[in-house]
Amino acid sequence: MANTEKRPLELLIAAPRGFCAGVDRAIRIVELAIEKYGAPVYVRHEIVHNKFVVENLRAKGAVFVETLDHVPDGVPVVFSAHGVPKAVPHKAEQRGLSYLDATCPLVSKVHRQAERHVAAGRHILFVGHAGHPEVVGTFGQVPEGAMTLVETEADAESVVAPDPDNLAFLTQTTLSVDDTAAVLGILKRRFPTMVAPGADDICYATSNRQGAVKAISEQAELVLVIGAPNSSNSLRLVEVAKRGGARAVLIQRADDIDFGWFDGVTHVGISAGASAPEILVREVVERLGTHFAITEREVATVEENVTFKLPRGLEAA
Ligand code: 0CN
Ligand code: SF4
Repeated sequence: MANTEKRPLELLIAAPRGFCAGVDRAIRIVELAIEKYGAPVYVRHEIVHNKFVVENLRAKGAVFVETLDHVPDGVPVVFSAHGVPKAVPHKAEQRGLSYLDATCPLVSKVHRQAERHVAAGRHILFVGHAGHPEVVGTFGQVPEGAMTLVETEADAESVVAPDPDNLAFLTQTTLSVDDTAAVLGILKRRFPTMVAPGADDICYATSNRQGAVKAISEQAELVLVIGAPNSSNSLRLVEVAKRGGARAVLIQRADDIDFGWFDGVTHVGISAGASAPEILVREVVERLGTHFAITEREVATVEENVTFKLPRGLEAA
């Protein structure tokens, strides 16, 4: 019996982790749209960046497409949590499509700030990652040329502003808190008159999940982050864990676990990105339990109680 005995492994489970209020709302919008209009309901882009969520909704009657061109006439379409350029609802209106906007209210807030800066004649420096749908959506709120992307500290040092005394900055919601502070530090030094909102636009869920991962990475040799490779906030959690001194890997679900990772490991941290459902966390914990004598300890850094209202017309569905 002795050599088949499982070796102990302590799991430090980050809290908060997983679904945020914006993801919860976006998924709910798709579900309610299917209830209200019947299947199929089209969704432009993955509603949130998680395959498991997308597959579940697909099974209920959602059809995921990347552009409105793939939405047939007469069928409702939902815009993803990451937001869309203004041209997208305009086009939907031109085609007479009914649409539901599942853009997270915290992303919409950045959109409105962008509009306000442009109306006030300011050029915007936008801190974010090129090509990410949220960045594409936010750039699409303002006329071409009104916003310049700053991705790195090097970009912040070299960016050329059209009118350096008439600037404002905005950021993507899912950035690294520490990296963004460094980038903004450079921008503020170079452009001291730049209009700055109270803080960056990194959302509560992003910063809280990073704070919790920082705490577990100080106590664990290995951190598993459950999330998708195209999920910005999940990728940032892996970076934070590495900076905290742990080895860290992004996994989509339990099947991705390589038991070779655990040699010499006694403490494993676990977290999940804002788009990763708790069921995948439980699946990972259970899988680890098949190999190790696990004990679970939740490491809670803050409590969250944010919820967002559903769009009008859906609450009653
Ligand atoms: O993973 P997500 O769908 O999106 P990103 O982290 O890539 O932006 O999580 C929801 C976040 C939003 C908006
Ligand atoms: Fe909204 Fe933040 Fe969640 Fe994105 S991660 S959906 S911005 S609350």
